[in-house]
Amino acid sequence: MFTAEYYDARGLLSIYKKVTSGERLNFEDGIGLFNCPDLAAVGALAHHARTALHGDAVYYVVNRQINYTNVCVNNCIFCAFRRDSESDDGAFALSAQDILQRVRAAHDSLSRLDELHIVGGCHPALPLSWFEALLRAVCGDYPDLPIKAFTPVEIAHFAKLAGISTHTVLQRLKAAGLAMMPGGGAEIFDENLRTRLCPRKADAEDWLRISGEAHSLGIKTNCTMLFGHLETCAQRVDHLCRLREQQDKSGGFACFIPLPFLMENSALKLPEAQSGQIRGLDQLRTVAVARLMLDNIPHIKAYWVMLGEKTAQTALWYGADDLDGTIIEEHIGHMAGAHSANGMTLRELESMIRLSGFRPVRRNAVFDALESGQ
Ligand code: V47
Repeated sequence: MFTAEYYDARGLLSIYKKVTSGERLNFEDGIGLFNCPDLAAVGALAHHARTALHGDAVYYVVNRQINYTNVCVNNCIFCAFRRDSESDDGAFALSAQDILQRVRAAHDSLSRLDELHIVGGCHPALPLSWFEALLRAVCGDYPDLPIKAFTPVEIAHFAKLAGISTHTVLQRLKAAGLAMMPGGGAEIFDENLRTRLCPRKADAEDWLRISGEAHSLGIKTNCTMLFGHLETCAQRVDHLCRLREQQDKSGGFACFIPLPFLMENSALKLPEAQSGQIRGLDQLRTVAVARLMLDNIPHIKAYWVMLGEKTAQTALWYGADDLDGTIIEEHIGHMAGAHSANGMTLRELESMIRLSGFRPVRRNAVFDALESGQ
């Protein structure tokens, strides 16, 4: 960390004092951090905060992602993954058998999985009973494998199709074996922008309410923010403040994942000067501001799939403490032009962490630390 004089010279003295004394930052502080040209100064504050929480640990998970379908009734303009119907080019909808086969293959090749991450589009016809049967089948075969599945957006969709409350959907999925929920679909909460980006999707209030309902049932969840598209810094800070407020109420967010918008095959087109590799510094800054603003959310993930391996490693020095996992198969980022690998071995993840100067700690879906890497 730099000296108080250094921060004073950059207009960050009061933020420096708050960070070093553990005081909460406010909305204006978040804006100040985005506006400060000295990224290293902002990063050092975030590194101080992450070190206080996690020391030199960086978490990773031996996991398998499965997207059950990309058919989706929502029509989000940033999404390159979705298709209108099963007959469209590139559309897919896996059967329960397909999914079980993929889990079995991953379990056998990795010797043990610590997270199964299942998400998909909002399919117009798959009923809640199909998802309950799927969870029961996986749990029947692998009772110790924690299943992280279904974003608040999918939960809202299942409830609408079944004509029941989201709370009941969550209760039924929990009874069928749901252990944890991923944080997708939060996008950006600002109502005006959200209406432009994803008009049909569950709105900000619903997304937060459903996360809170999950927490009240003892289901931990993650949270995300899609950034680097049409949003302003004020809308990013507002998004972080709303997550922090929800966490004050319900307490079940385990991890925040900042997701940089990837533009390939997306209907949303940005000028070249606002997109691609040149956004790396903004990505690091967003990770750092998230660590500093989200004082009540334990983990910040540098999701290597969307950030790319190099930026993800660097982000570990800008407030992030988690890299996600082995993944094996990923569609959402790669259909939007992600250049990262499709999966990573446990050894590759561990050496990525070690070469960045940190200590790898293996975890499961709910962030229980398992044995540390050698
Ligand atoms: O909800 C969609 C985003 C999310 C694009 O909770 C895009 O542990 C960038 O949420 N460019 C899905 N992003 C991924 C996600 C996630 C991933 C890994 C771990 C966890 C977790 C959650 O990806 C979507 C949306 O916000 N997304 N399109 C795009 N073109």
